[in-house]
Amino acid sequence: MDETRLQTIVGDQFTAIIIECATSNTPKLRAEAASASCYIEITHPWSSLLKMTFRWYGESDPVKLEYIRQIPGLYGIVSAIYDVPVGEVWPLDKLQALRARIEGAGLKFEVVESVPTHEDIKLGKPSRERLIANFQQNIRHCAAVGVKVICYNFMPVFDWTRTEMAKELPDGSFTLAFDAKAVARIDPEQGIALPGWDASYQPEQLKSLLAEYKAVDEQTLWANLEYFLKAIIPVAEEVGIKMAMHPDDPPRPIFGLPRIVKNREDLQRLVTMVDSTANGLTLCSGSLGADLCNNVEALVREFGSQGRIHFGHLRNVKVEPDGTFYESTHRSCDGSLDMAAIVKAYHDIGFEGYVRPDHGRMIWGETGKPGYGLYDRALGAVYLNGLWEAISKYAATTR
Ligand code: DNO
Repeated sequence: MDETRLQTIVGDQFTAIIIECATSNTPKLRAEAASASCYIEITHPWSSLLKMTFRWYGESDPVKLEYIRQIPGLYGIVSAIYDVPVGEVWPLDKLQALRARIEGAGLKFEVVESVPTHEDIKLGKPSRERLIANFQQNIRHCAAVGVKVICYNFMPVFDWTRTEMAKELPDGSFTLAFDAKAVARIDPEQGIALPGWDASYQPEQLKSLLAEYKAVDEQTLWANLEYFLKAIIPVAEEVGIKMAMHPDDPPRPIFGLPRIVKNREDLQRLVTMVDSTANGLTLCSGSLGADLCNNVEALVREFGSQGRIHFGHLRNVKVEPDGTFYESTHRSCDGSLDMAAIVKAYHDIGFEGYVRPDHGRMIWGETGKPGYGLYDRALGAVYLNGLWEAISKYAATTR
């Protein structure tokens, strides 16, 4: 939020200006106010920060909500309903209970990640009608409990894919890694033996799913996405939800499956396919940044200034030219992405959406869900908020 003049009171002996602002930096109006006898600033602390959020997997998450709330500068929790099968409707009372739990910890629940997209929708099967209706209902239910943004994706079969869940870094920490050569060697027909791979598919199920995808090339996947978007975006508009598509991670086809949300052209095609601000993006720096041809900072500026970024995943990756990468600490100098430039881009476009530090390494002996420990993600959140504060203050004093 920029500063807004609320009122100017002109008396015989004085002029008073009342300013509503995001921070105590009120560069534009402060200059004017200097000539007034007095001015009053009404600041809104939350809008002065990135709306920093943290993913929490519910009560079964080894990371306790009570610990997450102690991270400085945290706005809210990103979560989902995990015990309802993919494609079914999330009961309203489960969402209400989740919200109450999160709000009870003093945090907001305004972002859902993810409402999973059933494979039949991506495959364009006749059963998609029922599944799309369920997805629409999930959008309505999320809106009913105050959710503002829903993150989702359109990756066939495999969501984010890594070849190593605990690659040891020289400092003794452990991180997620992707070896492009190792993936190229895998024949999915022979079964996937990747660590962290969703074991919920039995080998036979996986085989038949892969067989069904033989008929789905990129063009068909785009057509199925368009069909889906045309059905869900009007519902999102109606109930005030912003849909935020997560890009493919990594941003390239894997195992012969099409991937269609990989780069600038794809993002552009996606947002223009249904031209509505409800049809937006989760701009994941680590996913898109795993292709060195993607300029994440430029993507933030381009799609952010169009009001199409509703959620930012902020993490850093150390990438090799063949697309092999590992997830580094959030700091710019530890990875291939200039996080300061990316955060500055968010700042410059006046971003008011939500972000999260996305993944973190496993440090200080922590064990748990790879990528989703407490400590390194907390360091990430604090680092990112620090960048934001420095950029905001610097921008204010030099404007
Ligand atoms: C990885 C996440 C993704 C993301 C979904 C979004 O940790 O960023 O798995 O949750 O792909 O729908």
